[in-house]
Amino acid sequence: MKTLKYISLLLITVLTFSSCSSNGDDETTKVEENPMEDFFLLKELNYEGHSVELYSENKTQFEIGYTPIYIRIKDKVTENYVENANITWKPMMHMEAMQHSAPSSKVMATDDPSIYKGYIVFQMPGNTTEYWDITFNYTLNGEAISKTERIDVVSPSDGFKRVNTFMGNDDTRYVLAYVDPVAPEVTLNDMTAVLHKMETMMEFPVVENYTIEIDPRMPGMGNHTSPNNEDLTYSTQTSMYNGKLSLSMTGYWKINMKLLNQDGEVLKGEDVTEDNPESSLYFEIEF
Ligand SMILES: [Cu+2]
Repeated sequence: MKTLKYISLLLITVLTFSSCSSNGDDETTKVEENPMEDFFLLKELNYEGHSVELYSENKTQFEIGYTPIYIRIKDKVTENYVENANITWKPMMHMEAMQHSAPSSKVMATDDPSIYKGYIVFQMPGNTTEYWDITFNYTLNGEAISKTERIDVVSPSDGFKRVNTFMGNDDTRYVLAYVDPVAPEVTLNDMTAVLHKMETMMEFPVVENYTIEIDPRMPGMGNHTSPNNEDLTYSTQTSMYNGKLSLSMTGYWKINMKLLNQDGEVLKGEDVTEDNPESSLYFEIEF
């Protein structure tokens, strides 16, 4: 019985193939450019009639810290990628004692209207008993859809600090995450960071018009610094903080920071001095 089924399946396959090749002369091979070719598929969520694809530009898994995510929704019936999907999302960490969300941006279409992009700042990794999920809301063929999917969030393999979650002197909890440079060089690098505050367990709005002072140091080389660094200031265009990070040589750097509010009051971080080699607020890089 089983063999018969198998043979008939094989026969169908052969027939399909031969019928394809018979009119092969009329068809030109369609080489479709895949705009996500150089990206990593982090996760593919399969549903009836459609799928949701989550991509990263340079990571193979979800890591703590600033995480840009590219999204495509495939209509399995038409084989098309969906435009105007009005995507919103909500990350959630399910901890043993409580649940909390994370800083996240809006999800916007990129230059390609079928490719959407946003970011999430995961503050902590999941473990065996605590995990993250993301709820996606979108519209497909006029229908409102909501799906929640569990994801694995891990610590980066290099163990470096690229996200700081801390209480400021104003009794507000902040999340400060490293964005750029992704590939640091021995030069004056454009540096970017994102700053959110934890208004509630679920709401993490962007903090505007603060200042992030930076003091990069090489602890392995007498804690020397570098010239011409520029503190990070807020950009209303990108809702991020931009400055200049001077790296005078390759190796391990600790980017010491101080967070100042609009009145110039220090909310977190200390000056690096002879007696104090590092700030309590910092990022780490090595290149
Ligand atoms: Cu948590």
